[in-house]
Order: sequence, then C-alpha cells, then structure tokens
Amino acid sequence: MRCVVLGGGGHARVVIDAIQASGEATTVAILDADRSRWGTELQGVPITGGDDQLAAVLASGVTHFVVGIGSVRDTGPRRRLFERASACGLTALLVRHPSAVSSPWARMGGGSVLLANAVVNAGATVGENVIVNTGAIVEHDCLIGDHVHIATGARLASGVRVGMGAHVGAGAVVRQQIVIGEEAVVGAGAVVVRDVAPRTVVVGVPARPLEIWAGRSIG
Ligand code: JB2
Repeated sequence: MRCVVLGGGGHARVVIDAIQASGEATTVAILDADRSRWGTELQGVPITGGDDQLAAVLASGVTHFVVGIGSVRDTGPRRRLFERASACGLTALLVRHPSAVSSPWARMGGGSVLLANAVVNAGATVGENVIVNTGAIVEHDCLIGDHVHIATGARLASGVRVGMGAHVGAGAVVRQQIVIGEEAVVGAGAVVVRDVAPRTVVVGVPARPLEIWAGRSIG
C-alpha cells in the first residue's frame, strides 16, 4: 500500500516511524501547509506540496492517507483534514506500531494511529482518525469517538466513553465508566472521577471545570 501523510511536523515524525516499523504501507509523500517545507524531506519522505495536491497524489497511485498533524486541544483541524482527504477518494490507513497491543476483540476505525507501547484492550471500540498516543491505555469496553486524541501516557479505565473530537491530555487518568462529552478537553495529568460535559475543559486532581478550579485556586 502506498500512503500520503498530511502534515509534516512533530506528530508526523512519529506516525511515519510507526508506518515504517509496521511494514504495512510505504509513505511516498507528505503534504504540508507550510510552503517553505515544500521540496524538503522528513525522515526520508519528500514533502511535495499542499493539500491541493490530494487529487494528483491519488492519480499517481497512492491509495491511502493518514492525518499527520496532532493536536494539543482543538481536534477540529485534524477532523477537517480527514474529511477533505476522504472526500478526494483516498482511504484512511489504520496505523499500528508493532510494539502496540490491540486486542483482536477490539475494533479500530480507519485513519486511527496506535503508537508505540499503546494498548487497546478487548471489547474497546475506537473510531476513525483517533490518536492513541505513545504509551496510552484504552481499557476493555471503552468507546472512543472519531477524531479523539488520547495523548501520551493517558489511561482510560474500563467502559469509559469519549465523545467525538475530545482531547484527553498527557498522563491523564479517567476512572471506569466515565463519560467525556464531545470536544471536551481533559488537561494533562488530570484525574477524572466525574462525567465531563461536552466542550468543557477540566483540569486537576480530582478534575474540575477550569473556571471553578481557577476560582477556588485564586480565592
Ligand atoms: O491543514 C493542514 C495543515 N495545518 C498545519 N494541512 C497540511 N497538510 N498540513 C498542515 N499543517 C502542518 O502541520 C504545519 O505546517 C506543520 O508543519 C505541521 C504541524 O507540526 P507541529 O510540529 O507544529 O505540530 P504537530 O501537529 O505535528 O504536533 C503537535 O501535536 C502532537 C500530538 C505537537 O503539539 C506535538 O508536540 C504533539 N506530540
């Protein structure tokens, strides 16, 4: 399989590395929005142009794509890029680093990336274009919506549901059966023991909505 990676920054490095290690596809090109990068290489892969090249890339025999931009909070750019490439007729590549563990009893959607030492356990369902970043754990029977980012080292206990486009920050811990709403953000290192409403930012131990937390902290 020949694939193109969309975005050529830090996250793309790790994604390309995982694709190369898995041996399941060959990354033949990177598209990046930054013109100054065009004509250069990232880890041996040429950066050939911007997203307006998607149709040409497809015509050249490339069949698959992966979104190679990450997110720290707003997962919207990743979603829009995924939708644009899919609309062009490219197929989203599922990427699994060989050191990652994904149960044969788990389901993973196209375009999702499971990076080194990540775990997705039995009965879990992971949507499309999800990042399960380095060392993150998605326990059994979790339900992870499309475009979610489970950041490095985050741990979701069993049966956690994460809504579309949410971000679970690095090293966060989420108690079993918790529901995290669409596009919510869990801060790095937070410990989530109550449900998180959609589009809410929670931080701290135990995690609280940012405004309340900040108020208590100041007051
Ligand atoms: O719409 C776009 C687009 N927007 C930004 N299309 C394409 N094809 N490329 C786009 N880019 C490019 O993504 C930028 O020009 C830049 O080269 C790249 C983003 O690189 P950066 O290193 O700034 O961030 P990242 O998204 O690769 O990594 C972030 O998320 C990771 C999960 C960082 O916060 C990392 O530290 C983090 N590990």
